[in-house]
Amino acid sequence: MRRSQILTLAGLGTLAGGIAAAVAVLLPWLPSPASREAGRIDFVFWFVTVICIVIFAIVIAALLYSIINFRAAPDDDSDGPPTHGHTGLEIWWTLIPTLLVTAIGVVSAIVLAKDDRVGKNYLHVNVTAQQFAWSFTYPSGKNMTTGVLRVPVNKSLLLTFTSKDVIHSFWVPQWGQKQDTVPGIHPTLHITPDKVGRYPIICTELCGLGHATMRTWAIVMTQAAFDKWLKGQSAATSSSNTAVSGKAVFTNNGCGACHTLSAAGATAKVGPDLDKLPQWATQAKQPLQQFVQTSITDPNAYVQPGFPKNVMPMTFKSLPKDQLDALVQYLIQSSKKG
Ligand code: HEC
Ligand SMILES: [Cu+2]
Repeated sequence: MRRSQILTLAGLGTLAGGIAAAVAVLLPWLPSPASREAGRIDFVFWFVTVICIVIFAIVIAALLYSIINFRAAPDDDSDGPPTHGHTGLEIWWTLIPTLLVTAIGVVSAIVLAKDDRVGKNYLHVNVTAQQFAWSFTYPSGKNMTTGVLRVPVNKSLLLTFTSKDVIHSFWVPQWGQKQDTVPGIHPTLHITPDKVGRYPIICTELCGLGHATMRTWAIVMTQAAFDKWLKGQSAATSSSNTAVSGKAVFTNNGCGACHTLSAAGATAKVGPDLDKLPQWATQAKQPLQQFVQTSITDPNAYVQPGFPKNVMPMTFKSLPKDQLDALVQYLIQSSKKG
């Protein structure tokens, strides 16, 4: 009787443990890592998780065994027999956890040290966060700025963060690390992307009304493709010192993250469709040029019905005059074509 009980119990325990382990290991809870750092962080995570699963299983098994086997009979009011501990057991259950916790500490320290090691040959990008858009400036590309982060694969990437207003947080799930951007200080983050592809960049710190729209992309390219892109882009930016390109201003400031504009290949729908600007100006009963300019420098002056207030960034009034003029002209011309 007792023996068969124990066997049933062991069977049930193994079944439950097997199901729990399968749910933990087989379901893709974590995105597959796309940076060397994320790969190492994943390793630490599973190292700790497997240790926890084993310890938990042993503790629960001992608990259930004791509950069944040493249960007092309903009519048994006597005190239990006096016990004085078990020195052998106590040594083991102190030694084993000490070793495991030390191992976890050592593995984590090694991973942290490796993840922080930037090396000599790295790409530096300045990341600016503002309500509610990201922008990326390349010191090695004549300080050219873009709204989408492009980086070469298998090369150290050092990001330095600046916030123009409140605390935001930079997160690419497949890269495995988050970094808060705190106004007044300039934290850095080291990443070595190791898979070509397109990954979401997400603001993961509630930063205001448009927080959910504060998203863009990280595009990891081959080194050759990246070099070609950087050369082309920075040439376009520097020639714009003489004749500022409105299209460059549009892309560099992340307008395409929220608006549709066919001429710039933008298709977002957080804000009004900028292909229809003449129509919106008529609706607002304002001359087109004035409407477009004020909408950019003072977004709350006129808020189009059906769209949220306080979502469009308030910071574009600080755009240099030549850039603002070029942007306004570009929008007017593109929307008239569209
Ligand atoms: C975080 C999202 C976001 C970003 C980034 C953004 N906008 Fe907007 N924009 C909006 C929203 C939402 C509105 C509608 C509410 C309003 O008028 O403030 C809007 C309104 C406008 C309007 C007025 C259109 C109308 O019909 O009322 C113009 C013009 C405009 N944006 C241009 C731009 C330009 C140019 C940029 C880049 C320099 C930009 N926006 C960046 C969200 C954004
Ligand atoms: Cu944010």
